[in-house]
Amino acid sequence: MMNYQSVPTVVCFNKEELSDDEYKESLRKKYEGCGCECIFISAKNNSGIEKVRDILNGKTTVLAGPSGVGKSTLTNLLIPGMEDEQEVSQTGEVSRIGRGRHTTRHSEIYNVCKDTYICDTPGFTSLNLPEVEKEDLRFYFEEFNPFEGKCRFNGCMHVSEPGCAVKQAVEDGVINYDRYKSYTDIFEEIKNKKKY
Ligand SMILES: Nc1nc2c(ncn2[C@@H]2O[C@H](COP(=O)(O)OP(=O)(O)OP(=O)(O)O)[C@@H](O)[C@H]2O)c(=O)[nH]1
Ligand SMILES: [Mg+2]
Ligand SMILES: [Zn+2]
Repeated sequence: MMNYQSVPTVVCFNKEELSDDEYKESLRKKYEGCGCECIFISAKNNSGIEKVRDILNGKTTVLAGPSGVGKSTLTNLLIPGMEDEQEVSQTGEVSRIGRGRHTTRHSEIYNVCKDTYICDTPGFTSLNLPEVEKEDLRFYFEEFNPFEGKCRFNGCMHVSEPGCAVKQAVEDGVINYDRYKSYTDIFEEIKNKKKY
């Protein structure tokens, strides 16, 4: 979605110390065709933070993601001189209803270093795509691009049409199945929303 709007995007998986190599590999495989770099970090163990600094350097970056993934924890780590002081950005456990005590409630921008800014934002619990038409959704999945125009039908939406090159690529293991499943799930969601 971000790439589609020409916003350079990095997918950052935090809390890597809680994951095994196998799971990390499956995530890497899932997102390798999506057109974004994927990195694995742990704000808790301070691993991968230098990589994050390299990526942020000289840019203004927005941290976006579900509630509780550690956006504010990472922000606090990146702000100079704050290691031993009171936290800049509030962090905390997320309660069962998904809105924890220290959950971030407003977006705030922080200076990391010269010309480098980071914006911590409130986490989301679901993704709302009001402006995306189901006919356009396929263009948001970069890994489908090489197969666009190769299906039997013009304007194939890669869902139930016969002779679909994207579905063939999924069967051949060229397109990640989970990503394709996300596509069809979101496609159905948009379709049903439009109906009512
Ligand atoms: N195990 C582990 N826990 C972490 C890590 N980073 C953050 N946490 C914990 O995850 C919880 C949520 O962290 P936050 O930084 O508040 O998460 P957030 O993404 O800012 O959440 P919202 O503000 O609700 O969007 C806190 O208890 C953190 O201590 C990590 O690398 N590993
Ligand atoms: Mg937060
Ligand atoms: Zn198709």
